Parts: sequence; C-alpha cells; structure tokens
Amino acid sequence: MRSLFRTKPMSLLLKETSQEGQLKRSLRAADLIAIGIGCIIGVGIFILPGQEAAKHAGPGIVLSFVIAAAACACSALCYAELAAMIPVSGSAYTYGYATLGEFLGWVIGWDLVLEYMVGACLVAIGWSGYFVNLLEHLGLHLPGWITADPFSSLSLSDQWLARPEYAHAGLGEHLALLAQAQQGTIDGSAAFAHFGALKDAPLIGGFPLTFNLPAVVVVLVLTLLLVRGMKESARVNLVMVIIKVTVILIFIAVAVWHVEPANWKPFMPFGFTGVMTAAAIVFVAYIGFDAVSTTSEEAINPQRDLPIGIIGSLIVATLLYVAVAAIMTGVVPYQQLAGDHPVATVLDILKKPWASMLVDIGAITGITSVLLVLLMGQPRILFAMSRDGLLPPFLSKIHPRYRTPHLTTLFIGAIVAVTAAVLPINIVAGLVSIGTLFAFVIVCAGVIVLRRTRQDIPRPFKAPLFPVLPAVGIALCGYLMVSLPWTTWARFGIWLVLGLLVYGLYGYRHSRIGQLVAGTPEKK
Ligand code: ALA
Repeated sequence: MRSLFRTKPMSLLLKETSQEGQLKRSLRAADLIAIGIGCIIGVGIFILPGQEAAKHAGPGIVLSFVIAAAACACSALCYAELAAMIPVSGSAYTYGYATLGEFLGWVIGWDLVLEYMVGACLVAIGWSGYFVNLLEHLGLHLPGWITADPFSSLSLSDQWLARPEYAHAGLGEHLALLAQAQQGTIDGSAAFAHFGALKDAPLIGGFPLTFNLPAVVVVLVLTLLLVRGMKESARVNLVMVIIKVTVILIFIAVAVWHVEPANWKPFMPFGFTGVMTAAAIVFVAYIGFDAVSTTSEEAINPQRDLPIGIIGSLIVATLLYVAVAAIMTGVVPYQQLAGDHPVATVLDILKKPWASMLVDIGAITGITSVLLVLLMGQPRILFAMSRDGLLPPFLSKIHPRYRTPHLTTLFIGAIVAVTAAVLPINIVAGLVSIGTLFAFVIVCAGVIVLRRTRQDIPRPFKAPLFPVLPAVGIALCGYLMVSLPWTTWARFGIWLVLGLLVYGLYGYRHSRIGQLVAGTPEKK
C-alpha cells in the first residue's frame, strides 16, 4: 500500500532537468498572456457556444461560460502554486508524482491523456467543420461521406425521433432506413439529421463508410511537423493570437448591431440544470491556461508573471467568450446554432459573406495553433511517464537527428487521427471535460494537502484565500462533473479502470522510483 504513495524525489527531478540543459529565461508577463490565449481560444469559442446553447442552455450559455471561468480561475491559482513550487518544466503529472505519490501521479497522468489526446481529437473535429465551410465559401464541395463521422451521420431527424416506432430505434433500424433512403423509397433528408453525409456513402455490409477525412489529414500533417521538430516561438504564437483575436473582435463589431433582446427570452429554456450541463462542456473552452505554467523555466520573473499570465489570459478569454455567446444568442434564436460552424452561421444569416469567410480563416488559424500545442503536449507527458518506468520504454525514445520524441508523437498522431475520423464532437467534448475537471480537483486538493504535509518546500507563489479558494475550486469542478451526462461518467469510469489495469499490470512493476528507492520516503 505504502509503495502506491512513493514520491519522486525533488533531487532527481532537478537532476533530470539540469541534464536537459538550462532553458533561456526570456518571457515577460505579456508573452505569457499571449501564450495562454494562444492555447485557450479554439473550438471553445468557434463551435461549442452555439451547439451548447442549442442543446442545453439556450441564451443562458453566457452564465455557463461565467461559471466555468470561476472553476478555472480557482484551479489556475492552485496550478500556479504547484508550478512555482516545483520549478521543473512538466505537467500536473510531474507535480502529482513529486508531491502526492506515484498512484495519484499516475491518475493525473492518465487523466491528462483525456485532456490532451482526446482534446486534440475534439479540436481536429472542430477544425474540420470550419475547413469544410471555408471550402464551400470558395465554391469547392467535398463529398459528404468524407467529412462526417458515422455516428452523427446516422442520427435520425427530430421529426422521425418523434415517431413512437423510431423513438428507441437501434442501429439495425437506422441501417434499414438508410438502405431505403439510398434507394429513394423514403425521403432521406426528412429521416436523417445529416443526410448529406449519407446520400452517396458506399455501404460495407450495410454500414455506411463515412469518416472525417479533413480531421485525419490535419492531424497527420501536424504530427509529421512535430516529428521534424517544431519550434513554437513566442513570436509565431503572437501572430496566431493577433489573427484570431482580431477576427473575434470583427465578429463582435459586425454582429452586435443586430442583437434583438427578444432572442434572450426565455434566458434559461432548459432550466439551471441545462446551464450547468453546458458549463461542464464549455469548460473545455478554457483548457490551455496550464500551458502557461509549463513555461515556468522560461519566464524572466516566474514568481510574479506566471500568475499574471494564467489569470490575465483567463480574463481575456472569459470576456471574449461571454461577449460572443451573448451576441450569438442575441442575433439568432438559439435553436439555429446547432451546426458545426455556428459563429460563421450567424454571419451567413446576417448576409455578411465576407465576414463569415474571415471568421472561417480566423477559426482555422486559431484552432490549428491549439491542435498543435495539444499534439505537442501529449507525447511529452507520455515521455515523462515512460521515463519514470510507468509506461513502456519505446515511448521515451528520442529521434537521433531531430531530437524529438518521434515514436510517441507518431503513436499519438495515429490514435488521434483514427478517433477524430469516426467519433462525434459531443462525445469527445464530454470526455475531455470530465478528465480535465478530475485532474483540476486533484490539483486543488493537492494544494490543501501539501500546505499541511510539506510545509518545508518553499512556495514562491501562494494561492490566495487559502483554504477557501481551493475548496471552492473542488466544489465547482466537482459540481460541473456531476452535471455531465451519465453516459460521459460511464465512459470516464471505463477509462479509469483501463488506467488502473495498465498501472497494475505494468507501471507498478516497472516504476523506476520503485526500483531505485524501493519506497523510501524522500530525504528532507
Ligand atoms: N481551449 C481549447 C479550445 O477551445 C481546447 O479549443
């Protein structure tokens, strides 16, 4: 039992870092805010507000964004405390392993896979929606069956779901309907929500071959780029940030004049429960502020600037999200925002094709940068876990020429490409949310526990209002988790059980710390 709580000694962490060489301290507070915004703003603003307003929250989506921001702010401050306390570039996994023990470190690391890998999948699907729309604007039409996943394609229209005989229809009935629709004996567009994706789809054993090809292509291209060694410089990031923020400001400036306050009534058509469900999903819109804390070794004045970077980027993102969500639901009745490029849809409805095309370009740029960072982050976390012996050694191999973790980058790229090809965005968004919320709960709890158990470690930055702030963080994140649908919980449960099996069968036995120190507590 004790060995589950063995911690990675601080001395070893620092030794590993010094072996990798010193990073140059060149980032100021403004750079850190830009990095935060670069990693935060993506599908969370360009897709989710519309979809969640349509499905769960109505105009109350504005409130969902504020609640999710509050949960993130508490977690971000706790994150900053741990990041400053353990001045080693890495992730919550590293902090968890060093302070809370191997088992919880493993749980956080396994969770971060949901945040980064499944997050990359989510962002790739979002990217594809905007890319297909941009091609349409340019007069290029891709066949529907290579732009959509089979699950959303096969969903029936509301009109057909309202028929008692189809309310609980299974896959067999959907496929039988599809065969009739393709033969023209029934009206496919009336029966299916997205018949465009199914109309010409080749059938394999009666099952339509539909997949999201643009998502696959973007993931593979970025993966190859990352294998070659991609230097994310603060300047390149700044250019992307300027493009996406400008585009969002243009959207606000164009659309704000068309707000009809009547569209905001009723404010919560699905009740407060709906607002909370949406808050739990749009929570992923804020993911990315943790990227700021990974730069702790490159900040000129990390003690002061890390919290400024984390909180500053959160404030900017929150203001933009709330403004966009309020304007979208004010201009267009929320029911019309369910598509996969809702910000552009609003401008299409306003008959502003030029602005809609700008939004497409801004969204594609913004979402690409988020995708790149997620695809870059995941292999580095698996790399750390493999270096610690908790995952097989091939995941920590370095390419002899490019000096990148090429095998793990390709491995992740392949998994993300396949899952993005076939999964619908809402299933993926729920998983990303629950995984990240769970990691945040552990980080907040970690701050409370460590203030008592490890008073010896100096804390250059302390989360304010202790212990209220981390407690509120736990409560808010926990409440958001509880607001997620039970299906998301079931998938999360399966994921955790799988993680426990991997740990039990592999990590526990191969742990390097286990072999090195055999459970001896760290010397203080
Ligand atoms: N926060 C990131 C986004 O919205 C994941 O795309």
